[in-house]
Amino acid sequence: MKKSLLLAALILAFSVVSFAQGDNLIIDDFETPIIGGLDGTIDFGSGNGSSVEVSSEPEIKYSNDSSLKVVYDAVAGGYMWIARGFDLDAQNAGWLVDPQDIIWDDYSGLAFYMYGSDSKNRIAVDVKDSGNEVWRFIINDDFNGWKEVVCLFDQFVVRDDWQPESSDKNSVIDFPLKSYQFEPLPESSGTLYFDRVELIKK
Ligand SMILES: [Ca+2]
Ligand SMILES: [Ca+2]
Repeated sequence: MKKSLLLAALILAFSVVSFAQGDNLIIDDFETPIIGGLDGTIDFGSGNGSSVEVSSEPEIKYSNDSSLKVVYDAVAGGYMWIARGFDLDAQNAGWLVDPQDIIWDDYSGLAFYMYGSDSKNRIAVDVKDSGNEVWRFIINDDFNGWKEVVCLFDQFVVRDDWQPESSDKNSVIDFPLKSYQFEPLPESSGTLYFDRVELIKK
């Protein structure tokens, strides 16, 4: 009896270990209400004539009960951002995991699920590093429905069009990262959905 219990415990332990290995880390799933403003759960905005609206989407979703819906109109010369993470103006926009608790050396990139509409529009995916330097990876909406989009850290380039005043501008992607953001690029308009953001295990 004791032997079989021990064996069961061992099998369980090994299966937990093997499950953990090669496993991505889910940092966001858009399951909580999407609220703007300083007390909000998402940091978003636009300028120079562009506009963006964000909401929680219960029907078109990839995982669990909801996704993030983004309705955008990016005009020439305009800009926008839709950000989640830490050290943003919105105080409750944090991920499911604190960046300080992540072993960043274990992960090679950021991935998320996007519901495309084959609009051929381009979307910038930015991350802000621990020195407030903003890095960019550009993706294309060239598919229909849900697809996993993978953005490897070594393929991000430092933004040369804009950096926060507090950016260390050292051209090194310093971990832990603090936030990520999406920016549909001008000139384009449409609707996108995002779900389940994760870090890619090396
Ligand atoms: Ca979700
Ligand atoms: Ca840096």
